[in-house]
Amino acid sequence: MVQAALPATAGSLNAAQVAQFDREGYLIVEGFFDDSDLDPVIAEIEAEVDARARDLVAKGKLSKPYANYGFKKRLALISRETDEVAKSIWNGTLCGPAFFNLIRNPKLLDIAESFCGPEIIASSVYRLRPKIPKHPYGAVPWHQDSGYMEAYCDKALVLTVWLPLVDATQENGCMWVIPRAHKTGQVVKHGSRPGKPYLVIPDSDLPRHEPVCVPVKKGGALFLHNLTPHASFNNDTEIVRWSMDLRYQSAALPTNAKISRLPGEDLPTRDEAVPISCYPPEADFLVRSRARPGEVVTAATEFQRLRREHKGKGVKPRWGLV
Ligand SMILES: O=C(O)CCC(=O)C(=O)O
Repeated sequence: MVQAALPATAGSLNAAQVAQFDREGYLIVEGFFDDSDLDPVIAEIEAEVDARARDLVAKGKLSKPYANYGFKKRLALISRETDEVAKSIWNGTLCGPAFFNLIRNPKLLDIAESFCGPEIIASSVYRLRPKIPKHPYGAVPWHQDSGYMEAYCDKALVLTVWLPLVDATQENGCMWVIPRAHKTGQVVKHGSRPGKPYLVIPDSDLPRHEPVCVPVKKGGALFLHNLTPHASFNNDTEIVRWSMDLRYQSAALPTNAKISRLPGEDLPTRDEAVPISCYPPEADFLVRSRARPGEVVTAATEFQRLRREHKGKGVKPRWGLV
């Protein structure tokens, strides 16, 4: 499984942008999303935070709902009393219609198609990240996304789209990347630490290139190669650095999406009746296809059902503790 050469242009990306992604392993595109792309997602998050805050108040775990503090500050203030709300939405549990629509945003899919081909799997791994000021979950240590995935996907492009829902700055903990490191084609050894939620590349194994800080304004997008080491550090402001990260891959790779297979695609090998995929614990789905359009998931309710009912197994442990 070897990554195909990148196209000259990709969706709305011009040749220079594709060349930058290819050479550096990352690309920032400011103004990629309109408010109409992001506002429904923010509204869905706000409704969720509101419901959870009111529930905690009713249970006596929170003094007040902090209802009038707005998207940027509300969860920061709630989290001074309890991090229950933040922790519970840190992973892929929110999957409302607006999230689903963002994942299948046609502008994103045009770029994913150019990079990953016309048969596109929306990878199960999408994350909403409320980076709370001074919260220990906030800093994400150096890693390659492939460090979290099954080794059989190491050589393929799994495109990450990282998008802030507020302006992401160095002060509030924007992303950092190590450029050009993806060119080695290697996944560096990652470790994990007891009690810590993230994998980490030990300093001694970090590629030598100088890290680059990549602030991105709301509406912008950061495209990342799965072999590009990246990290984000503390949020030293008073606001929440809200962001999402989405991933796309070719349907020719192993996937747990229940799709028919085209000639030349990987068979959905089964291990204990669980289809393998680049990231088995969560449910992939077919998000764009010309060859099997009837298998594309087009309803948010189906997306929710898939995520709810997916019986995943963990990624095979490939790294020892450091
Ligand atoms: O949003 C962050 O701070 C970290 C994101 C990240 O590590 C990722 O998208 O893989």
